[in-house]
Amino acid sequence: MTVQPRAVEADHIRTTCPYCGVGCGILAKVDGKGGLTVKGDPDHPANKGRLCSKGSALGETVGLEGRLLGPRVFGQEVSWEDALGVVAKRFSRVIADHGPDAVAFYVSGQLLTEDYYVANKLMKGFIGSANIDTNSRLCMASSVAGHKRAFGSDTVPGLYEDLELADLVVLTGSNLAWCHPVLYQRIAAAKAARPEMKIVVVDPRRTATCDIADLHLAIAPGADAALFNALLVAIADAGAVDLGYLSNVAGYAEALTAACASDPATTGLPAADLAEFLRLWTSTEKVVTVYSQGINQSSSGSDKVNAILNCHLATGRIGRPGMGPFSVTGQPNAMGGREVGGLANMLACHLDLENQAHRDAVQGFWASPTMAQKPGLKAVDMFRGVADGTIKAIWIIHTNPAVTMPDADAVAAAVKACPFVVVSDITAETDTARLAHVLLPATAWGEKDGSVTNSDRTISRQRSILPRPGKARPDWWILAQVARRMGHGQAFAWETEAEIFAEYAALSGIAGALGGDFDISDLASLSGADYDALAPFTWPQNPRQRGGRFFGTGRFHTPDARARMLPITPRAPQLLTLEHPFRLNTGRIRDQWHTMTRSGKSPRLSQHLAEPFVEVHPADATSLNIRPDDLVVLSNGHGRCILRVLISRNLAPGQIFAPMHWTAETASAARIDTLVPGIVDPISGQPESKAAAVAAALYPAQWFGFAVSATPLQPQSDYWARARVPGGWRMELAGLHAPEDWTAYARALFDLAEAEAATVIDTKRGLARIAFHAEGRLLAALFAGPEPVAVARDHLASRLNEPETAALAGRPRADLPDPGATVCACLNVGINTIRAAIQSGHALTVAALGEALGAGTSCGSCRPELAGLLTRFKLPEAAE
Ligand SMILES: Nc1nc2c(c(=O)[nH]1)N[C@H]1C(S)=C(S)[C@@H](COP(=O)(O)OP(=O)(O)OC[C@H]3O[C@@H](n4cnc5c(=O)[nH]c(N)nc54)[C@H](O)[C@@H]3O)O[C@H]1N2
Ligand SMILES: Nc1nc2c(c(=O)[nH]1)N[C@H]1C(S)=C(S)[C@@H](COP(=O)(O)OP(=O)(O)OC[C@H]3O[C@@H](n4cnc5c(=O)[nH]c(N)nc54)[C@H](O)[C@@H]3O)O[C@H]1N2
Ligand code: SF4
Ligand SMILES: [Mo]
Repeated sequence: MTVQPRAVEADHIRTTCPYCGVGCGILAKVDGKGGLTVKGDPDHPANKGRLCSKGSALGETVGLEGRLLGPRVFGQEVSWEDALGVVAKRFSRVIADHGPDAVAFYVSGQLLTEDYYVANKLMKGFIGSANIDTNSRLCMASSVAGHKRAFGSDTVPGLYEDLELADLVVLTGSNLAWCHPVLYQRIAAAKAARPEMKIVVVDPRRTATCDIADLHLAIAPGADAALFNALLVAIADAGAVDLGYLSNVAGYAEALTAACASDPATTGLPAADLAEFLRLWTSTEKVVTVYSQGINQSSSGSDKVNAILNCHLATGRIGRPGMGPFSVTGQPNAMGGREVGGLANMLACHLDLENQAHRDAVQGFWASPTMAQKPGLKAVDMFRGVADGTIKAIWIIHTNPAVTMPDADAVAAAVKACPFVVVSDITAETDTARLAHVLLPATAWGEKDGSVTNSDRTISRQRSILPRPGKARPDWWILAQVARRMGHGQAFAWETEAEIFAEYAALSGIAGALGGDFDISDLASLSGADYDALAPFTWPQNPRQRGGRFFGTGRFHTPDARARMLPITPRAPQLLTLEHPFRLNTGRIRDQWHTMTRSGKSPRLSQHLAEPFVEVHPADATSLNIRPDDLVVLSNGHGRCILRVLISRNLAPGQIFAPMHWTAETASAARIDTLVPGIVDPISGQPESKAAAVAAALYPAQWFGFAVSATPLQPQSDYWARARVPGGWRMELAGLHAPEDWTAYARALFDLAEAEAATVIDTKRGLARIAFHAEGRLLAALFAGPEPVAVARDHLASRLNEPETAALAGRPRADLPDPGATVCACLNVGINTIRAAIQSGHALTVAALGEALGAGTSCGSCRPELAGLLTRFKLPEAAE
């Protein structure tokens, strides 16, 4: 075990970023104003000092605005004693009346390992049901299933440094530049140092990640299994099979036969591009195939994963420096959740719920009275169980399923109708929290202690820096208190996170003795002080193995210790129909995290893309009669959304893309999962979040508006979407019927009955500009008209709370520059500033822009966009 001081110079506490699975180390310092300053930890192996835009903005998200600060039962604030008593009593009663399978926990890959361990122990070992599942079902389940089928265990074999050591990195179904930015920067830096290193991106969409790609394969949605089957055939044809390694692998012949039968044409790729990919992969020994949600979130996700693993097994390119398949995890503790048995079909420490010996071992260790004997309900089925009344009490912890589950309207309706719903969250008002009978306030990142595991099996400490606000308590504490009140005092008697971690490490020793790979038993007797000083380390960590890679020598966790190659027959996603002719792809944007309860608090992060949107190809826009900046209605039998159009050539005609981040809190109709059906992979139960069939049409808005306000707005129109700006809010508006009295509308929107108004209203043309002032300062402004409003949005927002006379001009005075929409969120550099620098001729490379403006020099996440702007704005060469 390695230790390091928890604090470094000048009171910087070492902790870990709470966002993505890269798991960057952070140095955080209290700023004395209720916030934090953060910087990258140069000693952390994942990031070596780097941070992305989200990590850098963490200090802006720890304020108490919107926080849930006390327990609430049926809307009334109560004591912890009362709240815990109600939860314990109601759960115990349902279990007594209807059996253990009538209750469920729906938890999260963002829980700390200690929280996760306690939730899992309570449900599987003491309630005696396995009805605990996690949002990782929507995220990593297909990867888990694929690993278990191939390796006999859910083991990610490689390390981050393999991405730098590889000669070919294939990124499939991963927008690494936006979703794992620091890993992307590590690869970009490796390629800059070794330009001969090749990068291939496989994604139906052209993304920011393609910026460093030598080849972008715009694959047909869902066709990855056909691509990797074609690769397996090419491996055989090129003589690239590693016959020695194959003695550790079963199923090669069957896998190859199936691969030969599948049709590479279904990938939709140009023959030359496909051939180039096959040539690169077969001829490069050091190859890493990185994959993420474009693979996992599919009705054939497990098969896609095994099609990838087949290629690495056939060539023996696994578990050695610079090679291997690499499933990147999404949430900060998605990997920890897999280790601790968060899924309904797993036990702690990679042990199997369906294996009698494993069940017995865990039951013995826990001295548990009643052990779950069969897998519980997976997420989609769990909420179906809630809907049909088989689940009568559910506890939702650290996740927002009313927004992020497929068929989100049906999920919200089921939760609403459930007789007893408990939600543990840090945010008072979320779409899910609003449905709870009991709301329990958790401590947030920065206030709590525990550990997380990142994508390359590195376990790091999150440490508390800020005091616990109000009555907020750690998630593990809340769970353990309820367990005690359900009669399990002895098994849930921990006083500290360190005690939980030590118990978990001890159990992993038993798992190790049963042949498991997740064994960190070196830490089984760690003390509180050891835990406090625990330095990041990579598992395993036991007398047999400390860190390193797996499977290089080909010993697997199957009964005969051989890996399995699987015969894969590709399956296409749900068919499109005449009625629903568009393929809806969904995913993430650079500066927001999921349902924005934390990242949405940061004005800096909210500026990059401030409104829910749908990317549509120009040909489709033309045929739908949609112009730039129009609104589009997406619909199918499940739901309906209204989104701003972004006309772009990043996708092929017939495909559209919309982000997953907007909720009923932030927009009128942009919960994208209302459109995603609950179609799941038959093996993993993971939903197909990236291939819904939808109809698209112009939203026939009669008026459009844009507003800024120093106080929260009271939205009252068919379409609205809001975001933070420094000192207030901004909002886009639209509707089918224009208000008759614009001033009255604006007063209601801003809740400003009395304030002094300046108005410019042209009734004939339907134009209105209204600004409200108090003591000469701008309080709020509304611009509206029959066309999408052209106003310098960031400029207007920057005038809020400022001495103001000319807000109604809508743009800066001629002598003041308008920086335009933010491109670099870290240094706050706008698009107009960048354009001016490019067109001045003095900054013609990304590096020069960095030197001139600072843009792109902090986290680097905007560098792909800077490169795009350089191409867009460079003046044509002067004619000779
Ligand atoms: N900024 C930001 N970063 C995040 C998160 C966030 O909310 N915001 N969330 C974190 C979490 S939990 C996760 S799981 C990760 C997800 O990280 P990623 O998986 O990289 O992100 P996504 O945008 O969901 O999807 C990745 C890509 O899959 C592509 N895709 C869709 N269908 C297919 C297909 O059939 N085949 C292939 N090959 N590609 C396809 C999409 O076009 C998209 O570009 O991000 C993590 N990081
Ligand atoms: N269409 C579509 N849907 C998707 C996806 C997609 O790509 N497309 N991706 C899926 C994936 S990969 C994922 S991971 C999920 C993510 O989806 P969710 O997990 O539902 O989204 P979050 O916004 O991260 O929800 C976290 C909640 O926990 C709260 N919280 C924050 N900190 C704490 C804490 O310390 N304790 C507690 N108790 N609560 C806290 C937050 O306020 C928030 O309400 O979405 C899935 N849904
Ligand atoms: S890449 Fe960004 S979001 Fe991910 S862990 Fe690092 S700083 Fe956090
Ligand atoms: Mo995820």
